[in-house]
Amino acid sequence: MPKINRREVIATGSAALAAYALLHRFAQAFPSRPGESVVPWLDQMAPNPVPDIIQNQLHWEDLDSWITPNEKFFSIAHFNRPKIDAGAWKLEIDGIVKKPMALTLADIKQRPKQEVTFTVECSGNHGLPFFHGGIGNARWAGTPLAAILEEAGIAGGGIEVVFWGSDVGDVALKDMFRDVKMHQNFARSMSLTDAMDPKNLLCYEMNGSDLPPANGYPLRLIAPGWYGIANVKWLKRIEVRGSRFMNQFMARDYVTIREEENNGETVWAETSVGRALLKSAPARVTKSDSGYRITGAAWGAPIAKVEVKIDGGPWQEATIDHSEEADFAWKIWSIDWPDAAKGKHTVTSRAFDMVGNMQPAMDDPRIAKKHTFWESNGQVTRQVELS
Ligand SMILES: Nc1nc2c(c(=O)[nH]1)N[C@H]1C(S)=C(S)[C@@H](COP(=O)(O)O)O[C@H]1N2
Ligand SMILES: [Mo]
Repeated sequence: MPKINRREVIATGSAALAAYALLHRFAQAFPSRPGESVVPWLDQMAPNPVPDIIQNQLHWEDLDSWITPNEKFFSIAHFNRPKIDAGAWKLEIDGIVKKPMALTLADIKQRPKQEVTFTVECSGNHGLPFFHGGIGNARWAGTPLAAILEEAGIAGGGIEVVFWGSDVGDVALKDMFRDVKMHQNFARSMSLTDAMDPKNLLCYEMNGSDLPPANGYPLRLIAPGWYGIANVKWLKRIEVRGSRFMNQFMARDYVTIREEENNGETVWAETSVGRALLKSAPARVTKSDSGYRITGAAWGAPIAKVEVKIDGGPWQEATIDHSEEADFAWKIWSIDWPDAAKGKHTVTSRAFDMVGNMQPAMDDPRIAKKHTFWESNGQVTRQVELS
């Protein structure tokens, strides 16, 4: 915190005062306490067996700001991690459109700018023992996608919008009837209605800087409210099609298989991962002169409240930090733990949304009858030892 005395403030005027107020606001924007230290969790992630795909995971104990700095933001790349020369790059918009377009980065930056603070979570997060840190919160800026699609003009029959990345990989399909080896660009699609959501951005800025190479430079889709997979990076082409798009990342991976009940019958449902789900997790236990405190995050839906359970005790309501918040960003919560006893403990959190839904327990059928690791929004339990 810079020290500014009254005379300096008067001398330099209201701009400095505004800057000071802003700094002060950011400094207050996380429920941390002076001189506190972090007690590391006993349960730590397993070593990452896919270091090319998953990088820079969030260390929950390090969470001390609402915004995740770019250099601490996780990244996922299923194929290669392309290094793109923005000067030679163009975004193509084509398919079933009246006016195909090719836009340079300068063209895109000249269009109206819109920002959103959005917490991106990989739908695989917490689904695998080596993957608990696939989440981060950033302020994304770009231009609305809808206006560009409107300008291109959807021609008759267009129902699906495919977002093609510049990254390429090999995909093999082999069973009794098929033996196909494909070389294809990463892609995900959305229905035309979903794509036209005014919140979707063709994004070139992350926390005020150019997108980092790992996070999609020069341009990515930002689809607030959707799981990470929908937010296609390194965009190359946006294509409007007349039928549903069923590639690897729509219809084979990123498919949740779940046993559901319908009139007493079991229905095996296979659904494509889409919108984010209600979730929370304890982030860190801290110790200061005034005792222990648990801090965490909640996201995936408008959050009404968060409750915390220590060992087999009662659920207690946490305090949600309102100093920095946005519709699609995680909420930071905290709860003091005054009567903390020495020894090992478990800490579990559960979030509630505005319409009364609760984050499912691990034995809830939505989690227990799910046979794939995606969409693992069950309650997270961490272990800690106090000395
Ligand atoms: N082109 C492309 N876009 C992609 C991916 C990818 O492999 N290629 N991975 C997706 C997945 S699975 C996630 S979780 C998010 C992660 O965004 P980040 O890497 O910026 O954190 O990017 C998505 N966009
Ligand atoms: Mo993901």
